[in-house]
Amino acid sequence: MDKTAFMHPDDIRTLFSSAMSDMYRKEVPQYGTLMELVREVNAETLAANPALKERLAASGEIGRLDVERHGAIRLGTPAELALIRRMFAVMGMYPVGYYDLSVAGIPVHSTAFRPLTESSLQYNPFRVFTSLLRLELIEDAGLAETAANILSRRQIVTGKAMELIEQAESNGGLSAEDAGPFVTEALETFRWHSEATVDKETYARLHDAHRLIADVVSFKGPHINHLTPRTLDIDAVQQRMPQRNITPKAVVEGPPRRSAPILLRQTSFKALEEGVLFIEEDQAGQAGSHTARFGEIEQRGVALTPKGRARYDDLLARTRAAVQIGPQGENAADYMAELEKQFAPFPDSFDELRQQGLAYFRYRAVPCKVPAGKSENPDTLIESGALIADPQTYEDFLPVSAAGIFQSNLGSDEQSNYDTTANQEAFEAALGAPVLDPMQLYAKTEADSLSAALRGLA
Ligand code: OOG
Ligand code: NI
Repeated sequence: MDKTAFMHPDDIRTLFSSAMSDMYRKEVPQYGTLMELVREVNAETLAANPALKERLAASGEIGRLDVERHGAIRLGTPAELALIRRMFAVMGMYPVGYYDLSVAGIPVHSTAFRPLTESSLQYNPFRVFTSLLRLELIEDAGLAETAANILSRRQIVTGKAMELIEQAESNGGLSAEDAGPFVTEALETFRWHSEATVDKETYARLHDAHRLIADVVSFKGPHINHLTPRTLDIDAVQQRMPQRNITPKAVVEGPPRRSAPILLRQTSFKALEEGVLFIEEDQAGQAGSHTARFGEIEQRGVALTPKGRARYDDLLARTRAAVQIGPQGENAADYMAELEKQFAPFPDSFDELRQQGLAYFRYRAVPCKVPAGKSENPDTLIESGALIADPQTYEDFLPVSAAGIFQSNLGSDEQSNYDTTANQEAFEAALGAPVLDPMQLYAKTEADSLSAALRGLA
């Protein structure tokens, strides 16, 4: 088949993320309210900030401000993870990063399926934070076996979706005629099913072991558990959520507010209690409820180098050691104050971050500004204006933040710290592929852009 006849994976991803957004707004109306609030705050921020508006317009980002940046799912078995990898590959999303959530007492490990290149990320940034349940971390071996049995009976990808995935793999892509049905079928995997696959008693046992286990094991598939638009002012949205009858989690996760934003700041609204029907032998289903689905917002800053990231991890650990957030969100204000205080010594301008090797940049050349006597030294070239360093946006996730989002939506804002039991090897074996190293992607973009810019100035 002629390759040009294929729909670009970036376009398939756009079809998919927009279908997912429509479905989720119908399933979780409060998410639609959050989106409205985000739109309102973004509009106000742009109106108050003409320079920001100009920058976003110049980079073509204004039109896409409202599209979702990410979603999240939780899978039950290694086979499911391998299948989902193949499904996302059709949409140009690949596994980047390994996140061990067991450090926060959550029995999963995760990756993010995301576009790899800057142009694909620009075109449509949608990615999916994907977790795999670790039954080996459940203490009750009998319950783990029950869970494994239940999971072994479900098929999360429809037959038609499977056919189209195989077709895309063997032909190297999907035509526009096939992409539509593929997206429709793929959506089925992530739909909410209010009928549980277990009886009430089994649900209760799973739930007692860990709420997350009940969420993963008791349903027909890995329902999308949140979507996340981008906000230009996360503190404003956090503060205004209650005015719209939305209950935010206690604190914004990640670094504090900064002049030169770093990494990723996130917050979410608490998961809603939803009606569920449990199966019962010889009688109609028994009504109950389940909480799992929520809405989140994010604000992204510059990607940090390993050196910058080590500083970040250290300052965050100090903050968390100094102030413990309680299950009802107690000490939230003290925590935010401590976070500001701890991060005060961390350089807060892009120039300093670059000069100290703490963050990743992308370089471009302005040949008419080459200084007299030419130079190959990036600092000299930057000073003269011949070389411009733009911050690279952090496109990944943060394990401690992710744990905080999980926690809050499992019913408690309480901070928890456990020993690490990371097992990237087992995760990759399940995935059927290695995960890519996010740091390598940023470093390559930086190095490639610098050599191209220097060539442009030579
Ligand atoms: C995933 C929580 C983590 C994020 O943005 O860090 C997450 C989940 O609750 O399944 O979405
Ligand atoms: Ni999220």
